Amino acid sequence: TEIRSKLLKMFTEAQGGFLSGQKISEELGCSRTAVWKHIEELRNAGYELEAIRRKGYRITKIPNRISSNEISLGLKTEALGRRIHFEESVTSTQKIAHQLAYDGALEGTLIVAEEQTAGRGRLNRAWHSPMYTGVWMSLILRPNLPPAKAPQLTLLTAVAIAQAIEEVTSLRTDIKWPNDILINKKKTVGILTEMQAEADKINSVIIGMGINVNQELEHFPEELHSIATSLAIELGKPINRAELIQMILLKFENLYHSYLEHGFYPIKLLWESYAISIGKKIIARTITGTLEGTAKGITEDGVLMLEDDKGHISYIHSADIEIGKD
Ligand code: BTX
Repeated sequence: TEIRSKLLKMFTEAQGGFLSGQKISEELGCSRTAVWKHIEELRNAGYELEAIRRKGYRITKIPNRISSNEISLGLKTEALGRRIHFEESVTSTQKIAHQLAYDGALEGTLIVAEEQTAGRGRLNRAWHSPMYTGVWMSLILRPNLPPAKAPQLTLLTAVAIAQAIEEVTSLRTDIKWPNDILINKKKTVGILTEMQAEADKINSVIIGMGINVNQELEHFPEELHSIATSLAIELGKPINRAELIQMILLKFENLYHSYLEHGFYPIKLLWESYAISIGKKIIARTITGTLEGTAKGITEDGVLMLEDDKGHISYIHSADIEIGKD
């Protein structure tokens, strides 16, 4: 795989032009027969290459896959995503992240998979994560904060992803408290924040991000057709997932530094600028019951304030929100 990434780097530098077999064998320090073998391996990995006598090889189609190499090249962050665990297929990137965090993985460690066979949402719900289409990843953070602050990181994550999506696609996104990112009212992103903590101290926060990127409608199971969408569906063309991941990490790191330095308030302002539920009539389904009223905003801690028709305010820490007809 080291040879493969060297080879891919050479092709990237050739910018779509031909690389002669001679040049490749010199740079890789291997025989012409070995070059041919490495080219075959690229083909097996989904690359399409043209081979012309006397000219050499040229990549004509890059597979719609991601590699940790592709994410690392051009990554502009200091710490986030500097260590990547990349897997083709996993049950859940959260599960792997928990194990790595427990074993002492550093802040910024990122787990990315092409497919999840048991992707998780909140309350043990399933998150549909088909092969080669989305961004399914978990980020390990080790903030020096009390556990009660962890929900703020969910809101910070939502802002980071919304900013990155807008930067890469120019699509306008809305955030629905606490953790959904919607485009044209349909769910495009889910965020799952989990942690390992002691009574007064966070050991690690594991932020799971599921982003529907290149799915077409038929990739989604029937029951999601009316509630889910992908960036490609909304934009009308596929998106480079590695680039999106890089942008999310960059936006995340900027917000995270600001958060650790200045607290939640600047994040709260940004979050509110994306929030669609605020000021609207909503129905909040919590584990203990259903509440109806007007969403007044979020507190300093990121808790949702809901005012009922008698003017009484409830503070909601966790719920599913349905937005009423204005
Ligand atoms: P949630 O509980 O808010 O949303 C789960 C609900 O969303 C499901 O019950 C279903 O109705 C709907 N849903 C399922 N899959 C999709 C999808 N692909 N697109 C839109 N709607 C869907 C949201 O939980 C948190 C999801 C986090 C997913 C990431 S992926 C990487 C990491 N690993 C992992 O196992 N989970 C996280």
